[in-house]
Amino acid sequence: AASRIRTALNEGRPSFGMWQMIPGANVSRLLARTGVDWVCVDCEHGNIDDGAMHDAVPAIAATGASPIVRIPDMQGWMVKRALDCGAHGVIVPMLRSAEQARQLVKDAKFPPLGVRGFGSPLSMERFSPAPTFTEYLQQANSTLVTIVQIETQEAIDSIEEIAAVDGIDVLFIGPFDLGNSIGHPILDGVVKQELKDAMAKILKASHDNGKKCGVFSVTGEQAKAFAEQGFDMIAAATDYTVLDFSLRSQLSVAQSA
Ligand code: 3PY
Repeated sequence: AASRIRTALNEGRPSFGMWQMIPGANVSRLLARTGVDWVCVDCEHGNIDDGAMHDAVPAIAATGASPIVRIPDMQGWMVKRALDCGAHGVIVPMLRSAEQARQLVKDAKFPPLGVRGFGSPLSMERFSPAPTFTEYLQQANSTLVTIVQIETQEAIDSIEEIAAVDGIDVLFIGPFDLGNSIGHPILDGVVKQELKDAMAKILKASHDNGKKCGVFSVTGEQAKAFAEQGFDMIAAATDYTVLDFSLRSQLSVAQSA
């Protein structure tokens, strides 16, 4: 099952994505048709429930971009539902240990590598070209992308062990939660040196262990800087922030009459 995110990771070029927090297939389409490699359907902090996830994933996949689902919590049944609806990858927030990373790999992979059950006759249709049922079963373990979010002090403390877990593809930094967790929150947009150092440590541990490293950002400028630092999978914008910023700036131009 070929996917744009897997191809980008294999080619070793930075891949950029959009972040969907507002439900609706048309929101998905607007984000995905920009030409990004992937769109993250955010069921953790976004206003996206199980039904909205099932609308978003096919809408994104139909544009050729890869739908990636951030599940709300590290729960096996959530991993299963995201992959059953055809997500090309799954992001687990707030990872705390290598043990949790190993459990995620089990939940995300079919036997013999894991314990994923097979339920949906539609998951393979979210790929282009669509694999057959048999091909999907044979290819899913190696093509679907498994991503853990590194955003707690506990995860930093065992970063080498987490980065070494077989089957994890990407360690993805949540800078806001990471800053909060290590006692150096991002306030008024200022990223303190301690947080920069923590992020550099995660980037290095990922690459030293043959893993990719991702990071969340909300502007193209930040995303570009992260790409230049060597990050592999980078959020470039979210629907919330872009709408908020654009609406306010349009109004302020109008009011300057
Ligand atoms: C973070 O920056 O903490 C995130 O996870 C973005 O949602």
